[in-house]
Amino acid sequence: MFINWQLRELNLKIVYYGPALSGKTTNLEQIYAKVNPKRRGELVSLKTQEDRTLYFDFLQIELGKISGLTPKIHLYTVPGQTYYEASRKLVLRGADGVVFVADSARDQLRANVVSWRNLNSHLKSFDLSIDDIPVIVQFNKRDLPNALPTQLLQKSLRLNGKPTFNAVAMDGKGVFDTLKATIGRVVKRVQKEMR
Ligand SMILES: Nc1nc2c(ncn2[C@@H]2O[C@H](COP(=O)(O)OP(=O)(O)O)[C@@H](O)[C@H]2O)c(=O)[nH]1
Ligand SMILES: [Mg+2]
Repeated sequence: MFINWQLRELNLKIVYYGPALSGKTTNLEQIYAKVNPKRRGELVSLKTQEDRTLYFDFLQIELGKISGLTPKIHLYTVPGQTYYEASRKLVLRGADGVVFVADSARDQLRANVVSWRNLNSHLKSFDLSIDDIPVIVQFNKRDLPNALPTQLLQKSLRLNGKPTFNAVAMDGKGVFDTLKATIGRVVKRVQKEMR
């Protein structure tokens, strides 16, 4: 969180985390396509041709005023590939909230678990736990005919009651439900801290 008192802006950072190809960039593309252009910046993607995310994607959206401040939400994605450890940590630093995009594909159970553990250990390295900041879990690719049962995902990730949303990000389904819930929790937490 960063408040620019001169511009009366409340800057918040939300990071889309998860295994490679789970649909993080697709979430941002859908948000970009549907938010009024007056209320968003450009979608900035740093990527190469051979894999879709080299470093991160970035999108800024603006909301109506909260306590006299204009919230600017900065959305980032992390690269999912295991070898981008340092990039992931850098992008995650300072996050006010996290959307964990899980891949419902049959063969991605282990990749989800590894990425979830990875998120936990990075937060730990910032002296945070998964319960200290809002973490919302999105079960994406629910359209796949052999999608992993959500109960199995819940159990494997040991979510213990963390809020979850089903999504088909490709079709925009569940994308805004996830975002709204995340922003709602982030703003609530920030308001509590400002009091
Ligand atoms: N079947 C299916 N595919 C999806 C869905 N969302 C994204 N994808 C596809 O999954 C692939 C990886 O998506 P991308 O957003 O680049 O993943 P990222 O690596 O997490 O950023 C792309 O081919 C997307 O079109 C979905 O809801 N269902
Ligand atoms: Mg990506």
